[in-house]
This record gives sequence, structure tokens and C-alpha cells, in this order.
Amino acid sequence: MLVDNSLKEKALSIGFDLFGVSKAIIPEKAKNDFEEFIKNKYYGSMSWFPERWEIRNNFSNLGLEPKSAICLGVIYNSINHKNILNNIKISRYATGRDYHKVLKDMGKEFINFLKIKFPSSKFRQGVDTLPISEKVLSENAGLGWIGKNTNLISKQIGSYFFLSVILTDHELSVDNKLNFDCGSCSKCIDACPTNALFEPYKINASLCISHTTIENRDDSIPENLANNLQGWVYGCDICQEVCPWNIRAERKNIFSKISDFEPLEVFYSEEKLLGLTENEFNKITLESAISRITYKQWKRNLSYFIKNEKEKNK
Ligand code: B12
Ligand code: SF4
Ligand code: SF4
Repeated sequence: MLVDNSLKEKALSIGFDLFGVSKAIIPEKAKNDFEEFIKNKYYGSMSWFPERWEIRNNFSNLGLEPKSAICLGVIYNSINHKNILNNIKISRYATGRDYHKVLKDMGKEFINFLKIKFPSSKFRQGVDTLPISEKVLSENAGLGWIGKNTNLISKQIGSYFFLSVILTDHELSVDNKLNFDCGSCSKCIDACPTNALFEPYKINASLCISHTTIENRDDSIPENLANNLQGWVYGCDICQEVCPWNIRAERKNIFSKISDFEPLEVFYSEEKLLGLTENEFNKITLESAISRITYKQWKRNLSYFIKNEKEKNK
């Protein structure tokens, strides 16, 4: 099949940093990994996983018979992140505008272009929202490789990027999978404070700080995790911060071009973050990914931060 470069050119012109196409199928090995994840309840508080993600086995439940997956990546790491000097740590991905909204807007523009090009085809975009593995499809599309920290890493831009997948019933020419892996490196596994990366390429999400601070909605956090939050109150970037591919990308000045991902002013001030009232929290976070947690969760996370800081300074 003839390679059509106009799709990649259009995606890059909209602001996507990575583009690739894979067949809309999931390999057997990935299926086994997913079954293990469900069987061992590694999904923790994300109880929607076993039910909703059942349909992962059957793409036809998604309202179209997808043949191809158009995989797109956008860098979120801002050059200004290094100016956030707080002890309170918030993951890079969440300090700007909500990525679901940003990527959906960009995706809409791309789909409009695709519809003109292929008028009789159907398209369906996901940003987290479709019960598919964006990482596996994007790995197959040559965007990068899934690292031992379970994130998709690109040789060119590291792993601080979001993914969005557009499924289509149009048969497109596919890209080659990258033949690459992490080699002997294990920096992410060594650095993970909660042992969530219990084996290379495998995560027990219920132990991950990202899950603990965002997905866990209980009033309290289990003690073994609460003592190991390392200052994180929303998400966790540790296993990416130590990754040589991200250190390299930052050294090469590779940062987001999307102004929506610039950190909001409030995130530069620890004092402001500690003093946010419920109204202020709701107003500030309305447009950000942080709206995924409630004010109650925010206060809970802050209370562990304050407790751990006191212990540290004893
Ligand atoms: C649930 C989820 C989480 C969970 C679990 C994390 C994980 N590693 O899976 C928690 C809450 C912990 C989490 C944390 C984070 N997440 Co998250 N998360 C997701 C989400 C919604 C689903 C991922 C998932 O299904 N995980 C379960 C594992 C087992 O599945 P998997 O890794 O995708 O795929 C494996 C298997 O499931 C299997 N498989 C895949 N597909 C199928 C299909 C079938 C039929 C079967 C049987 C099997 C199978 O093969 C894979 C290889 O082993 C995706 C979006 C999406 N829809 O893909 C974002 C996503 C993976 N997250 C993302 C991000 C940015 C993060 C954080 C960095 C945020 C932060 N700073 O706090 C951290 C990173 C933590 C880490 N080390 O992974 C990005 C990753 C981008 C990238 N470059 O890789 C994604 C892609 C969101 C996005 N749209 O950009 N996340
Ligand atoms: S995000 Fe943090 S807690 Fe989760 S696996 Fe990475 S280092 Fe471990
Ligand atoms: S830190 Fe090393 S082992 Fe972990 S994902 Fe990066 S390259 Fe792979």
C-alpha cells in the first residue's frame, strides 16, 4: 500500500509531536499481561477496569469495525516546570489545561481533515476514554517502546507525552514497530518508592503513588504508601524523572510547544496551594486535569504531605 505522508504532515501541523499507524489489533502477549493485571487486582480502586475493559477483547463493540489505529503523541513537559521549586509535588502532566480537552480539540481538527480525505470512513478518537491500550497500539505504530516503568518512551522526545488514538474502519498503510528496549537499565525500578514496579515492564497500580493520590477516593491512605509519598500530592513523576531518555530530552531542550500546558500560576506557590479554599480549588482546577480529584481528596493528600514534612524536619 502506498504511504501517504499528508496525514503525518497534517498531524504535525496541528501540533502533535508523534504520529504513526498500526493495525487495530492487540497482540496475544499483551492480552496475557492484561488478564494478569485483572486477575491480581492490580487495578486497585479503579473498579471499572474489569467490567468496562472487558470490551478490550472486542473492538467491534466500539461502534465501528476498526482496521487501523492512528496513534498520536503530544509533549506536555513545559520548560517552566523547573521553576516550580515547591516541596509540594504535582505531576507535570496536570499543572496546565486538562489534556483530555486539549487533545480532543486537536483530534477534532485532524478528524475533520480525515473526513474530507476519506468521506465514506468512520473515525473514533480516544484520550484515555476508549477501553483500548493506547500504549500498545502506539508501540505497534512505531512511536516508541513500552519501558520498564510501563510508559511509552520515544528515542527523540522521552516519555513526557500524552497519547491519543483514532480508530478507523479505513485501511491505512502501517508503520513499523520499533525494535528497541531498555537494555540493562533499571533506574525506574530502583527509584520507585512503593515497589509498584514489581517486575520490569509490570505495574501494580494499587501501589503506585499516582493511583494513591488520584484514583483512591478513601478518607485515608494505607500506611505503607502514606509514609512514602515523597511530597507528591497529585500524580507522581519519579520513574520518569530518573529515566535517561527524559534527562536526554530535557538536555536537548525538547519541551512542549502547546501553551495550554504551561503551568498555571497557582502551582508556583506552595503557600497558595496549602491555603486553597474549596471554591478556589474548584475554580482553579475546573479547566485542569486535577478536577479528577475532589477537594476532599486534595485536603487528604495535603494532610499527608504536612505530616511527612513534620517527620522529615524532626
Ligand atoms: C489506568 C491508567 C493508569 C494507572 C495504571 C498505570 C499503567 N502503567 O497502566 C495509574 C493510575 C497508576 C496511571 C498512572 C500514570 N499514568 Co496512566 N493511564 C491509564 C490508562 C487509562 C489505562 C492504562 C491501562 O490499561 N493499564 C493497565 C495495564 C495492564 O495495561 P497497559 O499498560 O495499557 O497495557 C498492557 C496490558 O494491559 C496489555 N494489554 C493492552 N491492551 C490489551 C488488550 C487486551 C484485549 C488485553 C487482553 C490486554 C491488553 O498489554 C500491555 C503491555 O503489558 C491509560 C490510557 C489508555 N487508555 O491506555 C493512561 C496512560 C497510560 N497514563 C499516562 C500517564 C501520563 C500516567 C502517569 C505518568 C501520570 C502521573 N505522572 O502520575 C502515571 C505513570 C505511572 C506508571 N509508571 O505507569 C499516559 C502514558 C503516556 C506514555 N507516554 O506512556 C496514558 C497513555 C494516558 C494518555 N492518554 O496519555 N495510569
Ligand atoms: S509513578 Fe511513582 S509510584 Fe508509580 S510506578 Fe512510577 S515511581 Fe512508582
Ligand atoms: S529508567 Fe531505564 S529501565 Fe526505566 S524506563 Fe527508562 S530506560 Fe527503561
